[in-house]
Amino acid sequence: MTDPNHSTDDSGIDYGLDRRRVIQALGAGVGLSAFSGIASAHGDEDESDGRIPVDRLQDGNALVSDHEVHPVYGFSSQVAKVAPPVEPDHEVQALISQGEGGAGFFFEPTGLYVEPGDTVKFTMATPHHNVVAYHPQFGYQRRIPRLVPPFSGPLLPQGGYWLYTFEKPGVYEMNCAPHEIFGMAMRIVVGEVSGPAADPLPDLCAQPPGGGEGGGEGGESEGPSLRPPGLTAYTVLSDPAMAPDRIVERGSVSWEEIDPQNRQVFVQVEGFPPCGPSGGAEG
Ligand SMILES: [Cu+2]
Repeated sequence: MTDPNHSTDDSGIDYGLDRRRVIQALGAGVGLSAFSGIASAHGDEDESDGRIPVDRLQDGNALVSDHEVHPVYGFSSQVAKVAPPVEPDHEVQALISQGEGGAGFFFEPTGLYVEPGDTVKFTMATPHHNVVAYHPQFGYQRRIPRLVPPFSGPLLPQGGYWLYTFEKPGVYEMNCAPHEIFGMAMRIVVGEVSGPAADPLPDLCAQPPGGGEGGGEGGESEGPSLRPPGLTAYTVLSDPAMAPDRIVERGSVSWEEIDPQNRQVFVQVEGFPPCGPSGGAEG
């Protein structure tokens, strides 16, 4: 049996840059533990556009993660009025919609082309979202370029935002952890269609359902127990509208371009709340 805790050999990660940045940050007296930058709005707003420069945050109620876009943790702000440490090149909205089939959770655009070195701003237009890379150390099959570390952002409140700078060329797939299985996943092509996510997702119908055993065609070190994007995230990322070449061609792909069949929510909650005669849990 494969132990999932030991199946994700990723020794190729380049942590050198991270260490340097950690040292820089510590030297500047900025703790890397999340949300160390407690800042004040106290009328200390930027003279030009009403935004507070991140380097002027000192105390108060505006929470940010750091004063730079970190290569693993990005940059988080819990409020929109904090000016980002670098001007983003692109914006993606984290959205919730109410449709016929219940709530829809999605990134808009869902497919995006950027140049290497571009910074993307993920705006939390609705509450309770984050951004997580499909990386083996998170238990996923790798769907980002090799040597890119397992990057992610924290859960953010409505009005917050998260920045990430995409340095290495290739195809990146990411999800919002709370809403992945409802389809909240996206694909960003950085410069060129290359890397593990340039290939289609595995054909789930060609493998025994729920089995991981024997399915590791994509390389031993990634581990056959690692899972592909879950449920609606799988069908969204497999939709023809989201093909990496098409994203390059169009520049961006809207959630609306994805076949409604592939945006449907597969999760059906039954038996909750457990109020019936046979429904109560023991205890
Ligand atoms: Cu979400």
